[in-house]
Amino acid sequence: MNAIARPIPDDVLDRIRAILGPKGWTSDAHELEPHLIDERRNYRGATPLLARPQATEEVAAIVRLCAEEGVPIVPQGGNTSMCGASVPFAHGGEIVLSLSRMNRVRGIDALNHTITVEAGCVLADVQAAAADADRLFPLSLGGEGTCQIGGNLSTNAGGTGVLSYGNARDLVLGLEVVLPDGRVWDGLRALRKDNTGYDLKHFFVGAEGTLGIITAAVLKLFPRPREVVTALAALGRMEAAVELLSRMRAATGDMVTGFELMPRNAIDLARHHIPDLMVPLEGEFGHCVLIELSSANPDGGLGAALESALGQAFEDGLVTDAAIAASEGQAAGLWRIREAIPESQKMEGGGIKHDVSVAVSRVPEFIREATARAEAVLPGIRVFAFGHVGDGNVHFNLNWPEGADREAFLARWEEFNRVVHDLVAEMGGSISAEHGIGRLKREELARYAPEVELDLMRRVKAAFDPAGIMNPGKVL
Ligand code: FAD
Ligand code: 2HG
Ligand code: ZN
Repeated sequence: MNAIARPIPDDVLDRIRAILGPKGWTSDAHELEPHLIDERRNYRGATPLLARPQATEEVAAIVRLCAEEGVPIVPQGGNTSMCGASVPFAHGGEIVLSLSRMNRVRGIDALNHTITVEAGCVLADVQAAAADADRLFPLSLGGEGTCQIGGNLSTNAGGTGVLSYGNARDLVLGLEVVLPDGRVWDGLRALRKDNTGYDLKHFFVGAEGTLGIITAAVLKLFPRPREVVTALAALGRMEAAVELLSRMRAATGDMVTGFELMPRNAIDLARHHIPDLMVPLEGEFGHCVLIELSSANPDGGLGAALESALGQAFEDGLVTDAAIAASEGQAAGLWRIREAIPESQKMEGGGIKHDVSVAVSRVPEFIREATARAEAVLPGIRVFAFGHVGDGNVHFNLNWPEGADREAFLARWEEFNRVVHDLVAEMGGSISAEHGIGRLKREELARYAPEVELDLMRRVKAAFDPAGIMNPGKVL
């Protein structure tokens, strides 16, 4: 079903250029470069043309032409994909379509708690626009200064606020999409209730650009938190994390907006690469958690609830030390530790990553068992297992043993996929909790998804994109 990889005829490229005008495209090798290599440097592709449309009608005109001529298109947002979904293949027979110039906020309805934005809006800019209207857009993740809302929706991004606000899917009310035949679907509804048949927008959320190009979205906003309390707590043992989370939820009336697990070895690696990183915990610990509580009530009593719950946890041996941020600056410092963990792993050279989820209650069991199995296969392997424990989502990242050869280790990726993903399957979990499938996990999806699911996915793809021109070779 994928379009056949073949060179794009010059006259077709010229017609695309004519639609876009001189500022709307580039074929310059230097300008193309950042659009051809993925965030993790696993995939390098090629393209004769990067399209930069500035309006939905331009996107539609290009897609119509590409549909007629059978030219495949790779939609691209901030190109922060963790699974190679956003870059073209090396054959050079695809155009890349960047949404970057479509970055207008079309409107905010503060009383409806909605914002309507174009797909190329950078996530941090959407957050800022919401804050200017005294509202919160709660999607938050490490790449927020670069990734775009169209990319966030197309990957159904998660991040650190999911346990309270949900994934990107939960934050969208309406979409405008250019379909693979060039028609525009105007589904930009700002409604919280709408049961008029199938809910089409959810096909495009998490589709990784394989079903159409999102050009605009209506997003949900929330009251801005007036009280935010942030703390770092060292755990007596890793198992304490889920018990502590449960207690925090109960003690605060479910006001936990962040709960991130960080192992000692990942913090040590972060300190190694970022020496000025401050970690305000004393004594030895194997794991710590970053806790964030938020309330729209300025005097929600969260500080007192946190102190009391931590005090009890300390007495019960769940927690051995804790630091509560006394200012916004200190809170940012605690989040900096969390951000430094993936950052430092990239600085170290990048290993074999797994982005998995299991039931929240089984996260410690998963980490212990997966670690034991990985160590049995390769003694000395460095396991960095961290992440959104409040969502049951573990980033189970593996690095080569100290002194061993990185390339030789990376050649064993497939072998470690079996170790980790077989366990995930045994535990009824997911092999891709938040980063998506893209190219990296396409064969993994085919291996682990039930045949009925794969069949339905293929039929959906065929129904939306019969010519197979939308980001072919990704996901399926
Ligand atoms: P891209 O990488 O450009 O594209 C991603 C996919 O969406 C591709 O398949 C692309 O074809 C498609 N696409 C992009 N725009 C559109 C559009 N308008 N219409 C149709 N398809 C489109 N992810 C998480 O979920 N949680 C995290 O905590 C998290 N943390 C991260 C931290 C860092 C430091 C980095 C670099 C990345 C992180 N990510 C995380 C991964 C990534 O940021 C997200 O997947 C993000 O949502 C991708 O957005 P993007 O604009 O960069 O999309
Ligand atoms: C995070 O939670 C991101 O920080 C990146 O999803 C995870 O680098 C990773 O493995
Ligand atoms: Zn994550």
